[in-house]
Amino acid sequence: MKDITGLLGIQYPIIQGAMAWVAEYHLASAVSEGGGLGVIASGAADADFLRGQIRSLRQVTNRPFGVNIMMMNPFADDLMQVAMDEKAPVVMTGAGNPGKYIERLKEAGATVIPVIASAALAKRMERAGADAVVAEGCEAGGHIGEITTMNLIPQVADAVNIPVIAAGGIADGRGAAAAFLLGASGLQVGTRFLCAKEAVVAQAYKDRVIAAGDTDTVVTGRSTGHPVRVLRNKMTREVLAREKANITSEEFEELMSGTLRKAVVDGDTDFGSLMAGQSAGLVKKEQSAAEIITDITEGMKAVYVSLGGYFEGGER
Ligand code: TUI
Repeated sequence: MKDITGLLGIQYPIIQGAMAWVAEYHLASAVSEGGGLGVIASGAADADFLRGQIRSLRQVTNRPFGVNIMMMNPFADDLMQVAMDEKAPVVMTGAGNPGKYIERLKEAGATVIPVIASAALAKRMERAGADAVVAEGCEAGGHIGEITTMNLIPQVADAVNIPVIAAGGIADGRGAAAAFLLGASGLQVGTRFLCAKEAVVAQAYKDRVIAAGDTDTVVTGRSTGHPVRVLRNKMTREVLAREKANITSEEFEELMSGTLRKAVVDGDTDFGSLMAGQSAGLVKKEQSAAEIITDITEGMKAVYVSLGGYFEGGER
């Protein structure tokens, strides 16, 4: 197993998923203070937003943190420049190929960790100089690839020599232990941190995640090539019906525009995009980020102890 805590200067191998609108400096600083890696999401935001978030985070913690830049963001160039100017210790990316930025980010001193959803892109990222990859299975919330975490992690781990961080469907110690058994050196958790006390998210959205069961997520946007996993609601019923009726990409974009803000800021659980992973069914209550980290690490330890019993013929 490769050492992710040493690479990132953190206590526990737990990285907070970058959730647009949700993962602001309040949540990111709480995760970093709890011994994991907090990550500021920039989503569709601009350079001024990211600069402000980095500076605010630094007022409340001296711990390492990451910023995530979504490659579909039209301001991606400017956001990369802000990450370098502000000397963000870790730069992560999602929803695309950040290859052209990696050399410059490395020169600026950043640890670079692209989020990928295939072994092929993981290999390209390693060749381009990435320090690690997050391999995100399609159980995750938000924009997803095609492969499940169970299958993606071992195949990415076989394909590259850099550390692999598992994501998608991990919300407790059992999932965390499984990630390591599949060949990961760390894990990224999104959905459970959405329900952290420090996450500034409309209570109605958190309550829907906490109430969700195993089959309560659906994937919108498959017809347009941009699949996004969200909790089922009135909006998804309408969108999925219109996708079946061959809606155009433009009509789809118009229908979805502003819906994530509606969920996170306005708490509109009927017509907002309640992005969440399949692990929503495992999230039972609102807890502090530090409590979530302790629960995951203690749960992992319990799995390890029970496996030890199995191999050593002890009690199980
Ligand atoms: O990026 C994510 N999750 C996200 S981004 C996001 S913001 C958004 N909002 C509305 C609609 C669409 C996006 C919400 N959730 N996760 C990381 C991730 N990256 N998952 C999958 C990928 C991915 C997919 C294809 C990465 C690269 C890729 O292909 C790149 C290429 O060019 O080969």
